[in-house]
Amino acid sequence: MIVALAGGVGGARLAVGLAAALPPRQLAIVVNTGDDFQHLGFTICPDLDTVMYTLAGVNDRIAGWGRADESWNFIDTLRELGGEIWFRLGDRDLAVHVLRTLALRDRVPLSEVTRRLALRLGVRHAILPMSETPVRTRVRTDRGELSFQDYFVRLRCRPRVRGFRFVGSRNATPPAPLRNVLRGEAVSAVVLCPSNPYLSIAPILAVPEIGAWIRRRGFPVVAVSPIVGGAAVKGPAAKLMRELGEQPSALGVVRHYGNLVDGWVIDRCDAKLKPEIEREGKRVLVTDTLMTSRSKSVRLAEAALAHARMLAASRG
Ligand code: FO1
Repeated sequence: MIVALAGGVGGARLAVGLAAALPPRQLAIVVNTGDDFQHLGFTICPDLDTVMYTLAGVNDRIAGWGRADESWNFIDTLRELGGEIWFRLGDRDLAVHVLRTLALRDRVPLSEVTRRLALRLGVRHAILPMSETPVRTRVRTDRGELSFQDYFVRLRCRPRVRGFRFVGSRNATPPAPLRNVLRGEAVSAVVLCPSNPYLSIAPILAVPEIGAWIRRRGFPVVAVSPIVGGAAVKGPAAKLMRELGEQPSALGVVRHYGNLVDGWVIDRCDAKLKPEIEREGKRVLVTDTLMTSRSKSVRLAEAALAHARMLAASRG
């Protein structure tokens, strides 16, 4: 079984490739819920929705979040009536927030709500929230501590970041299907998707049972660099690395993760960094990591899985 850790857009795109390469019983996609928040009375789970919509093929490919073929009557009317419109909810997207909020109010676990919604959208692979209980990313900035969506959407990642807190992570509980995976022996590798190391992957690793499991692992961890040519493919990862004193490069990401990761997949444009990354004791695969189409996502997923198999074989 392969366990993939995923956050926003980059995670969702590689999840599509992994889901094409592996049958449902051989893949668990663990998704960040640190971005989740209460808004207009709804519980909103952006990364769960981005992964779900992208696996279902109904995601807005331009924005990277929300649904394709969207209409905006709700948010336009909300604006007319004086409601908060900084976080844009499309009419189709709204149905997910309504159903999730109702189900959570009826004490349905988040993982079960996600399973039911994904099934309705035709997604057969398991999309597992990292925790059934709330974990909220708080961003410490030069303008004080901000909630994630305040920082990310309302302030467009402009404040300078000093650090993060993942409130609720200490007693976060992975969903039962994920706990079974963590306690089983069937995992052959973990894949860190090219998601933001601080905002998407770190919250998942902050869930104690997940962090401890990956550190004592008996299987290889392969990561696809979210930084290509010194920049993030999408989002604030490179800006955050600069603000936190890390080098915004594929090598900087390798050093950020340290001994958590055994093998790296970096983009062709970073091929010159391969020897330096190997000097960090990592096995490096250089390939095209820009997932600009479904077939490129599949090729990248297959390359990452092959890299993991090579690492598993060389562990003896
Ligand atoms: N991101 C924005 O930059 N602006 C928005 O108005 C916005 C709305 C939105 C609605 C639903 C949803 O699932 C995601 C949405 N996002 C929006 C993206 C969201 O902030 C990010 O996807 C994650 O939180 C970070 O990956």
